[in-house]
Amino acid sequence: MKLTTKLMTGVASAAVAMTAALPAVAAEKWDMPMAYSASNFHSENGVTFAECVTKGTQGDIEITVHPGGSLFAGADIKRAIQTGQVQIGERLLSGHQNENALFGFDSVPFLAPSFDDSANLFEAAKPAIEKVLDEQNLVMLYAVPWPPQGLYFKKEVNSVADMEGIKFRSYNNATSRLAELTGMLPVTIEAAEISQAFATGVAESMISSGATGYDRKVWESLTHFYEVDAWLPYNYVMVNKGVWEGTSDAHKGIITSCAGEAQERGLQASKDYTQFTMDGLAEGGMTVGPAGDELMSGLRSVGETMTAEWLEAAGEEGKAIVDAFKAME
Ligand code: PCA
Repeated sequence: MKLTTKLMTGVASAAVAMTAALPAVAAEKWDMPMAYSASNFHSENGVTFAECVTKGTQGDIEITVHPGGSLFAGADIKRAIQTGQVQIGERLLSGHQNENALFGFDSVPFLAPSFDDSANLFEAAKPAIEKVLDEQNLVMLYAVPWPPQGLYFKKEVNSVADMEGIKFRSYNNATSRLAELTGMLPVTIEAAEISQAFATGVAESMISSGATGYDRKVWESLTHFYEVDAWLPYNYVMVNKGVWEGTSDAHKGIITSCAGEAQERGLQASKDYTQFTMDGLAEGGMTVGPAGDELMSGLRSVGETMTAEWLEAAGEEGKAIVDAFKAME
């Protein structure tokens, strides 16, 4: 045997030995940015989902959650997943309304103001949303609604006229538009930043769930929460399409089943948190209760304008979503 052949044989057998020592599939690490604080129910749900995947795949896919906008700020999470900077993550669906009006289906005022209605509306919108996401290199894994949206202020408010000139924290196009139509001054701020915004007076009001006000301890700055039940916006978890297509069928099955469980668990948590967090706001010293008739009728008329504007912007596909939803009622 010539020396070179001998050497090559040695290299080959070393390679065989190394392969035998490795697991069948190299473990993958997926980073999962989330915009909301670690203590928020969506984030806690995301951590349980990540553990389910890591455990179910026996560590072949290990998902690490990064809550509170710590890896990417909320507004940057979708792009980070689309471009493959991270594999998976969570974002507020209506946060993309500026890209495509369809994403704002869940923030049309008073269209689907209860958990049951919002579940129907989501089912009606899902095929259209999945199509848009697919074109953007994304696959939706699960989605969970926030509790119904109400209005926060640092004074008593009985009518839309009382809202004139207030600095209003918005989180998507619909909330900015609501502010404009009620004479308020919108400023877009991520939930992770709102405690500071309220403490420094950058914002004095917002529309959100009891859950977000509770998470961010807004009673330190604000005084009133009015139940309005304007809409229930969704958070969704998405994965990069290329990453998803590169995942084995067995692992896809495990992830899909963990996602199904997360969707159910998240919905239940959202329902449970509705009263729990409103009680928490009251314990924190806030006045919590339904909005008065005059305020509600003013908001309903603003809602009509916003509904017409959304239908105009979302075109035929938007109308088809609303028609499909109405057919379910
Ligand atoms: N909390 C999120 C979105 C809706 C909600 O209830 C927020 O305020 O950013």
